Amino acid sequence: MTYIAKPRLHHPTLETNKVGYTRRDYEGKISTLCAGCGHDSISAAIIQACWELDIEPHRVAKLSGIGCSSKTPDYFLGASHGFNTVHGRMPSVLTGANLANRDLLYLGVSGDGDSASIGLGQFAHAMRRGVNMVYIVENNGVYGLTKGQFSATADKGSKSKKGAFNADSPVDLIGMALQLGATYVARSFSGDKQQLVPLIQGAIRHGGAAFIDVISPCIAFNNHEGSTKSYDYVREHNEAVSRIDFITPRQEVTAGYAPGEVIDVEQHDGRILRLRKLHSDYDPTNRVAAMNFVQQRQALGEVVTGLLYVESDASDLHAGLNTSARPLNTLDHQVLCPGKAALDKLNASLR
Ligand SMILES: Cc1ncc(C[n+]2csc(CCOP(=O)(O)OP(=O)(O)O)c2C)c(N)n1
Ligand code: SF4
Ligand SMILES: [Mg+2]
Repeated sequence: MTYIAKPRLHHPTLETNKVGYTRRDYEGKISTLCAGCGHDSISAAIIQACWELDIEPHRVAKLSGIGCSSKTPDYFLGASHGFNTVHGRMPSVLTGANLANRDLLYLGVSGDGDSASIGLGQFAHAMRRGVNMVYIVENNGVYGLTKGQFSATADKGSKSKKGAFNADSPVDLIGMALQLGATYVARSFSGDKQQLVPLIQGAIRHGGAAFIDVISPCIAFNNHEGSTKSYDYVREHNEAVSRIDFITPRQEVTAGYAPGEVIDVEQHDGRILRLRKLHSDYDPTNRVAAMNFVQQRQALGEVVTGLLYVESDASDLHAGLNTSARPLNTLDHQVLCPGKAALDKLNASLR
């Protein structure tokens, strides 16, 4: 499908936002992901969030690693800056870009393999440094792109499509983000746009390290009985892992529910995913309480979603390092390279 280009023409009556763009202007190329993949819903939520917030696309830098999830920046914000980095290395490239130009809005998109397996160290340091960014993990519990191996977020005891049990304890990215000092921490579900769009908008507006863990079902490799991150069970394709072209497109499961409620979302295969929205009296400004709440509910088999923690007066890496207020590419050569005498003076001060 990559050869099919989206038509450039827009209908003249399409609604525009305050900066004069239609929703179409926030789209990217046609997705090449499996029809029904949760990741596509997250792309749609990002498009919606940016359009509604009247963000100028050229003010956004979107960065990703490697994986189906990391391919998605090609499918949204086609007029923004983009950098598809190496597997697990998105956070360090984003950190460098952010330090060079604090005026852009940084959107890091990653997968559970990208961030919790190979990139765990990078994830951790971006959180503890308070890089001003929106960091989204599209969490399906598997390495979708390489055909469904368990990722580090797969729950202990969960079963792979081929029947193997995962004997390892899961990495809890929410727990880590909270423990490491992220100042905006949320979890959502790709099938719940009503919840996800405002969570992304809140993260965009946040002035520090914002992390959103989005449970995003992989319909090709993690949609079977025994999986804790499944929605859809494609019966006719369950043995043919390399024939993903033949997956039957199904409508994604969506959930709309009131705050405070626990709801069971029935999957296409009849299994249930239990979701809990936060209580209306939940205090999202108490880091330790948030950690306890998530752990306690997780032990009961529930997936807690919503805004879990926020620090409204958060500061970021630039504040900690006292860096230049202006993007480096706006400084003249003399300021950037003050010469040997200045370097000698600096070196002497460090001896
Ligand atoms: C250094 C390196 N190691 C391994 C790979 C192979 N590889 C590509 S994507 C991927 C896992 C992707 O999983 P995840 O980040 O969860 O994304 P998903 O496809 O599930 O969205 C792996 C292991 C690679 N590309 N580079
Ligand atoms: S393999 Fe899984 S994660 Fe990758 S596009 Fe298909 S459904 Fe999505
Ligand atoms: Mg994955």
